Amino acid sequence: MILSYPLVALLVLAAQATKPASRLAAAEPAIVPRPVEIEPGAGRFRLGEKSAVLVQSPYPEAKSVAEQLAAWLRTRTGLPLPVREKARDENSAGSIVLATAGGHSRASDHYDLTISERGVGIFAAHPQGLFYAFQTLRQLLPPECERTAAVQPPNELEWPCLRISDHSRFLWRGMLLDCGRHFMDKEFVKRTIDLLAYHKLNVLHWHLTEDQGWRIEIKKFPKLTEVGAWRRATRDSEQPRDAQGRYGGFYTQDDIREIVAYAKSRYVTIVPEIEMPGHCLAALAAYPELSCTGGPFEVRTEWGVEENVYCAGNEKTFEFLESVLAEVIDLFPGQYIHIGGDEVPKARWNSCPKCQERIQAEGLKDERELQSYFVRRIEKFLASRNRRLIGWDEILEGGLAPNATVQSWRGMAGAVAAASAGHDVIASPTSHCYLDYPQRPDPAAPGWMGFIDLEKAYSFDPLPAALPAAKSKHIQGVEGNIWTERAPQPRVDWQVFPRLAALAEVGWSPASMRDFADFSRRMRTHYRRLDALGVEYFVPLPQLASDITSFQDSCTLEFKPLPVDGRIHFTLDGSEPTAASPVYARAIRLDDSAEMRARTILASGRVGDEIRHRIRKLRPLDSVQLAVVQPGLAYELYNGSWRMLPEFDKLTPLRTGVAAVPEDALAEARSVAQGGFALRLRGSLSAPADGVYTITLRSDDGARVLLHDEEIVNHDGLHAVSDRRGEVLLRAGWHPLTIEYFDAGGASALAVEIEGPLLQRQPLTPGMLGHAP
Ligand code: TNX
Repeated sequence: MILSYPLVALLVLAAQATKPASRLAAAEPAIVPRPVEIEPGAGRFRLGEKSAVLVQSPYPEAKSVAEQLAAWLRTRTGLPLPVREKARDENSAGSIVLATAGGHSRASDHYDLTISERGVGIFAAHPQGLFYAFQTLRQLLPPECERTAAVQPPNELEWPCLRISDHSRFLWRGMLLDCGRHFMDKEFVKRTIDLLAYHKLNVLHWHLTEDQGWRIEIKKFPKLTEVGAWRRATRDSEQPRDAQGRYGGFYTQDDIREIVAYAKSRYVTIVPEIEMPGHCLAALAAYPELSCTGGPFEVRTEWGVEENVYCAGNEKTFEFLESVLAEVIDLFPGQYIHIGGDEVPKARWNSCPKCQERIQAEGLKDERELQSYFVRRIEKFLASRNRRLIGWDEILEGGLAPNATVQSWRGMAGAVAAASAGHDVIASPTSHCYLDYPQRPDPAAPGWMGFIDLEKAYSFDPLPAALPAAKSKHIQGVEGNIWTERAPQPRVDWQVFPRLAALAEVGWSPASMRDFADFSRRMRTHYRRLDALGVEYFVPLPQLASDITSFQDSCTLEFKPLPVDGRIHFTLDGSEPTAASPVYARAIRLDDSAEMRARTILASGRVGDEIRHRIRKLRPLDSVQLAVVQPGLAYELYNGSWRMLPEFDKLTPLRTGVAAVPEDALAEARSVAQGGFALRLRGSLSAPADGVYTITLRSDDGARVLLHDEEIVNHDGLHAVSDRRGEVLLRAGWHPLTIEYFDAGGASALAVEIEGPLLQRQPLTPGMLGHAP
């Protein structure tokens, strides 16, 4: 049945013509995520004493959204703003009207918002759309309105007249919150839900069980939380602790019901994750009989992958998990239950008689198929309760359960494979969606973590190019994951924001409207909203306008404009930049070598991380006389594990040799060393003529190049393959050369190129290198 909505229809119909969004870019309000269509109007609308929030909808939730909107506005304006059902033919001038029509064929998150001088009209197919219009209305007001304290004065707010028509690109727009590694309190989880909803995200993937903690009360198995929710505190930050020095916590079933209801009213579905068959040591500490060895175990205190997993040969395991899942299903009304399935070492199953018996009895090929058997069995159980299973991309190994949804994290290959086979997919590759990864190169981060800055996160497209168009419907959406090994609750904001705003736009806005420059423009305003909301986002770093690292006579250093309201404080004398250090205002002239140290300090007083940039005044380096020169460089190879380049002089080499070029030494090291290793190459470099030479160093983990003991290029602790350049002024002849390198496992790369007088850019050749025998 199509109902008639006089005011809304008037407002909406009047604005059918649409203009291309790009032409409006300059005037476009700073809404994040960017709406599909915005048409600016003339004039403004102001609420008054007589304004009401009128509802016209068969959905009871429409009234709840209206109440939320009215309550929000009341605290900001002090106006009465009663919420009422709109009478037929009622004159709604001066009010806000929320209306839905059941016959409307739009998506449930679609909304049409029209602001005219006569009032605000919101029209949607479903209350979810009304809720999103409410979020957009918030962002059309000054950012300071996001402060919860009443805005007084003025006690009147104004909106610009415009029309917005908006809906999501993907159905699933989520964030994983890992409460397994660190328990997070109930209020924090609710605040997270608010922040998701504010960004029009609609899934909280709640990671509730881990090796390091079991966080959900299960009535049938009380030891899960009596034992499994607490671990021996081993880090200073693990506070508070109980009398036995334990750290942790859990959610009671009442807590969970409260949080689920809270999420529901904000159109956020909670997808609980109960990890199996791995990442379950906390459960095994409580019930060791569910393991292959029988234990005993303690709740894991280290990070990383745990070998002890649920025994797949023991019927008790399945009885246990089905009982746990039955309680989980009762608590979480959403259709999906996440069962993890990632990182399951097979060592225990290999040597477990029960698991081997299961492999025999079920005619399985190996332990990978045993994992697949495990997941299929659980899927059947969930299906019998009308729930759908979702798991990490490892559940593809050994054959995928028939109706499973796959969450792809190890790149997008799993996404392509699963979608091609007709399975639904959630995209959250480590390359763009891992909110636990640093936002800048960070030597303190584990070597396998790349860094993901805002632009990188923003550049993500959940639809892989390799996927045939006909299969793209299987890509349900995108999720940002905040794993918390390095992010206890107080650090979560810093890791999550602003990148979550970028991922929200990835999930919501049409691909054709994505534009990082425009996003950055809107973010300048959005950062102020986040400030007002008390979100302690990662403070944007100062960025130099050029990557100049050396000069001959003098040079100038310039910073790009900050993307946020704040100041750059800097020093050039080696001291730490503080609020008392000079504020950057104009290009800085350098006449001598210096180290630029700088940081952003926000208008709010929040302090950003420091950046350092060394810049050298080139002085000609005299060549040295060598009595006897043999081709190649002498190298020493060391075994060990480092995060940064080691102090080579304090180490004993595993072996020494001569390499024609650095790449040869790396190849040799790779074939000999077990795990991490370090290399030092020493000898001389021949410069064919006087002049400035540019050395380019491509590396991973860490490396540097020195000439005459002076560091020319530093690529230490970057943990991602990239190039670094440095210049040096050389006289013709031989120059003592040192190349240092270390590898922390994973990718390894070491390539040195040179460019200068008489030399086109090229890799170091054997002819340029020599060493004393
Ligand atoms: C891998 S992503 C994991 C998590 C870790 C994360 C750290 C996934 C399915 N497993 O257990 O917390 O890396 O980045």
